[in-house]
Amino acid sequence: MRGLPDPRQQLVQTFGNGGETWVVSAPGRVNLIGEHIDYHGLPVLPIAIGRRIRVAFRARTDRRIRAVSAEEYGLREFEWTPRLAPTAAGDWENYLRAAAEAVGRKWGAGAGVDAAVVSDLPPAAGLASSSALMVAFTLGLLRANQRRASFEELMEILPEGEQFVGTRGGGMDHAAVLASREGCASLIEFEPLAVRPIPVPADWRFLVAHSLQTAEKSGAAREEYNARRAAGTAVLKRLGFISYRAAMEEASCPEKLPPGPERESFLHVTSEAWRVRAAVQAMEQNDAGTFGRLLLESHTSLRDRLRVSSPALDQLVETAVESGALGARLTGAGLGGCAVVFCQKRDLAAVRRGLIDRYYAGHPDFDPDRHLIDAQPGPGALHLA
Ligand code: NG1
Repeated sequence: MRGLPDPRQQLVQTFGNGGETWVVSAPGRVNLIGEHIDYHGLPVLPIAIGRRIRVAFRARTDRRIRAVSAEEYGLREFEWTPRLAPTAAGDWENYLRAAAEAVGRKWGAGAGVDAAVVSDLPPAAGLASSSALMVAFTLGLLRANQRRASFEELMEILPEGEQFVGTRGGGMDHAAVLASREGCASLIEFEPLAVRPIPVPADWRFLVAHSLQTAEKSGAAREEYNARRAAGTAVLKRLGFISYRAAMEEASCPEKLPPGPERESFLHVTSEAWRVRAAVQAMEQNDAGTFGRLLLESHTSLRDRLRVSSPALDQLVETAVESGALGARLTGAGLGGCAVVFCQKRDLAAVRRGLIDRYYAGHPDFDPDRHLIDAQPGPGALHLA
């Protein structure tokens, strides 16, 4: 991982010298298994990674929020009023507004900030860069207003708050970005909310491999994501269950359902939840073979049942396995973005090489620093210095 620059320098360069400055860091995350089920209240198993967003903050005496990021994003500013509306779709200011609106709804709008953002987390890649930005900005606004919030309070406002940009995720990203522990995967449960650290065996390695096709969350992929969520909820209702947990406790088989997308959606969600349970067990027992198999089964289900893969992601998964990986699957919402690749430490170099030679060859845009990332389990924002 290349070193991240100090955001304090950019803060001073952009806004001049000023009062007390502090830095908040929030890592990206990669979901190991449990895809498209967090929004149905079912447990998922992500890790926070070493790549992160760092934001330097300074409190202001008025309600202005000013923030600067890398050149392509630029400077944004707005007034922190009690009811904020989104700005142009796809603009990064929406994540700043989402954080301010989330904090404002619970505690009231407060003092504004000057902020500078630096990041080595590639955007739109299934690594939750948007959630990391929102988490970092929320923590910064709270600190500027001398407010302490518990993990539970943050989880009350953050997933809901991201709906501001059009996606109502299930809370996996915010929980992983906030509460992960170094060296552990996070088994995140939602009913009730809990994060259980599961130690990752020392010789297990994960790579995040970009398909080189981005899934812009603020664009068409958003509709697809929201449609998957709606279909999953509709089928549950049709079967008369109050939750997927209830459906699973009855070990229900959807015989009543006619073949079609609703049935497939139900089968994806319930089978993926079983795979998460089995994957936790495999991790606890250091059973790499079973863990890898479960990742591959998850990918097949996402491809065939939920239809959120892409030919590029399928090829990436196939190439990873041919190169010596024990398992691989699309990670995040899909329809582009990344795959997570799992292998033993001794095979890591060969898997990397294989992906570069067989998948990335002939792609002049390929940049190993952005597109083929070593993802070892790191701490979340609440546990980072
Ligand atoms: P990505 O695509 O990594 O942002 C999204 C959701 C998650 C989860 C996954 C699919 C947001 C912020 N995140 O992740 O909550 O539902 O898709 O498993 O919407």
